[in-house]
Amino acid sequence: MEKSRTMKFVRRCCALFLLTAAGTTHGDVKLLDSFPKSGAELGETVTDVRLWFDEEADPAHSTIELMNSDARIPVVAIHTMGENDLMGMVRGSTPPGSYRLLWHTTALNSEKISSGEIYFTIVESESESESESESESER
Ligand SMILES: [Cu+2]
Repeated sequence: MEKSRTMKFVRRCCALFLLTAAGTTHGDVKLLDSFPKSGAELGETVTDVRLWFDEEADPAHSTIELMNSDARIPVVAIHTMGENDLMGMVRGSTPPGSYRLLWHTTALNSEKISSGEIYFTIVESESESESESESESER
């Protein structure tokens, strides 16, 4: 009696496992591309970030963190643009420096958390201070 119950349980688990495995993925979300790109050197501030994945990511279960040295710059309003992507708005200034972007996400209908990091640099642009004071004096 005890034995057959165990067998039933095992069989049910195997069936579930096979069903899951048939769907090619195991809940791992892989990053395909990003803005800024990993290793990029940008000559301008960043107002939004975007991540492209190999499958549909769930914005409700995703976080994006942006760090400039020890300063954390909020990335808010995470949403998808319908391209297996996540987009977030950078709420704060991004002065020249080294940046680390940390992302956590899950595929739609998955519990498994995938994560990764992107490093990029924002360099001083030669025209930045000039154009800034220009546009300020114009208004
Ligand atoms: Cu968007």
